[in-house]
Amino acid sequence: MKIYETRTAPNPRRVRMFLSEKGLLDRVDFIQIDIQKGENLTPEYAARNPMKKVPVMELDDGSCISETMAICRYFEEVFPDHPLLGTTPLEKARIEQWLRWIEYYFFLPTGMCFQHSTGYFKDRMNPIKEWGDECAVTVQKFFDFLNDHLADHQYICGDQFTAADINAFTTVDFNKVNNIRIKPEQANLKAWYDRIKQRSSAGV
Ligand SMILES: N[C@@H](CCC(=O)N[C@@H](CS)C(=O)NCC(=O)O)C(=O)O
Repeated sequence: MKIYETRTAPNPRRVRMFLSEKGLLDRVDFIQIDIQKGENLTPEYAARNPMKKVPVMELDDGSCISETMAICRYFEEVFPDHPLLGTTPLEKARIEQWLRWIEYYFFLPTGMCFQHSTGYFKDRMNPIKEWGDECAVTVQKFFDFLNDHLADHQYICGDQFTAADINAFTTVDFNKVNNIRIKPEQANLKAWYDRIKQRSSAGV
C-alpha cells in the first residue's frame, strides 16, 4: 500500500500521526510529491486524485482514496485496535462533531491564511492578502475557544486521545507558518499541546 504525500504539509502529517498512533506506519510506502513544484498538478497525479491534492492512498489493487479523514477512516475500519474515531455511537458522533469544527473553523482558515498571506501557490491561485488577514482573526479565535474548552478536559473529546487531538495539534503546529503561536495566557491550550507533543506520534 502506498501513500502519496508531502513531508512538510499538514494534511499528510495528520495521516502519519494517525497511523503512528495505531502502530501502522511500517505498513505503508510513502511517496514524496513536491507540491510547490506542482508535481501534484500532472495528468498522471490527477488520475489518482482529480482534486490534485495530497495525501492519496493507493491500495495494492490500484484503487485510490483521497481526503485525509477518508484515509484515516479506512485504517480505523480495517485495523480497529487503538480506536481513534470512537467505539460507541455517542463517542463516534462527538468525535465527528469535533473533527468538523476543527476542519471548518480552524484548519481551513489556517490554510487560507497561509496561502493568501504568503502567495505560496500564486502560480495556481489568486492570493488576496485581506482574506489572509481575516482568516488569521478566525484562527486566533479558535485558539481561544480551544483554550477555554481544555480548562476541564484532558483531551479534546474528554479523557481519551482521539483523532480530534491529532487534527487540532497539527493545526496549532502548522500555524507557525502564520506566526500564530499559543499565547502565554492560553495556559490550558499550552498544557494540552505539551501533553500531545510528548507522544511519539507527534514526531512523525
Ligand atoms: N480536503 C483535503 C485537502 C488536501 C490539501 O489541501 N492538501 C494540500 C497539502 S496540505 C495540497 O495538496 N496542496 C497542493 C495544492 O493545493 O496544489 C484533505 O483533507 O486531504
